Amino acid sequence: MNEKDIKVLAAEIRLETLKVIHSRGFGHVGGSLDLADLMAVLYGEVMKFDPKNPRWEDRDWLVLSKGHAGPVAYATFGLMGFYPMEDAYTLNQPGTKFPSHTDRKLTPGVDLTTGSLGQGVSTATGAALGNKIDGRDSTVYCVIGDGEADEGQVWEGFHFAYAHKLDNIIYFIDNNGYGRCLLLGMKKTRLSNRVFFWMFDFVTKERI
Ligand SMILES: Cc1ncc(C[n+]2csc(CCOP(=O)(O)OP(=O)(O)O)c2C)c(N)n1
Repeated sequence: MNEKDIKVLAAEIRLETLKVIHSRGFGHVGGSLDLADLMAVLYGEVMKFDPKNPRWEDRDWLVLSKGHAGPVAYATFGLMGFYPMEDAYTLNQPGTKFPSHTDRKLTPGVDLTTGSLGQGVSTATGAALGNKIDGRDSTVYCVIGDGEADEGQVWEGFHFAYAHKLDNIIYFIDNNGYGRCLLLGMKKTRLSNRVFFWMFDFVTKERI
């Protein structure tokens, strides 16, 4: 996709994210919308995946460790053809396959279950190690909230990745400044840029 197509895709993701949340009437609007550009770049250009075979072994993985951003994933996967978009307009209804927090057992395209902040970093890092051991040509993209980055488990995950020299996982910190532990989150995020520069891409809206 060229840059214009990616911008159009990002706009479609924003619109569908709002429609998904509107179907329930409430949800994490800001924490979902702010990932639209990243999702458009990843799914429009960077990642390899097969909507007809969501568990394709050599796919790239997406782990929204800030699992409350489920609606933006559902909008993206619907637009990519994993399921009819309308299916996702059942967000959080009884019997839905689209809970507000991402669940790998329910939704095609969701690679790992998340929602308890911090845990997605550990499971994503474990998945990257597993893919490496299995010799798969696959990258794990893990999205972390800046507030979430205050969870100790996040830093344990980074140390684990470093210890195992994992070069098949990329962590994004969504530095929107709206985490409930803003101060600590911002400080640690800046620190991470220096300490973990070998594995980080520091994402801001401007840079996307
Ligand atoms: C372990 C844990 N504690 C608390 C929550 C409740 N919670 C959901 S979203 C959120 C704020 C997260 O902030 P941030 O990671 O910056 O995400 P964003 O602002 O980008 O949505 C909290 C505290 C949770 N999901 N998990």
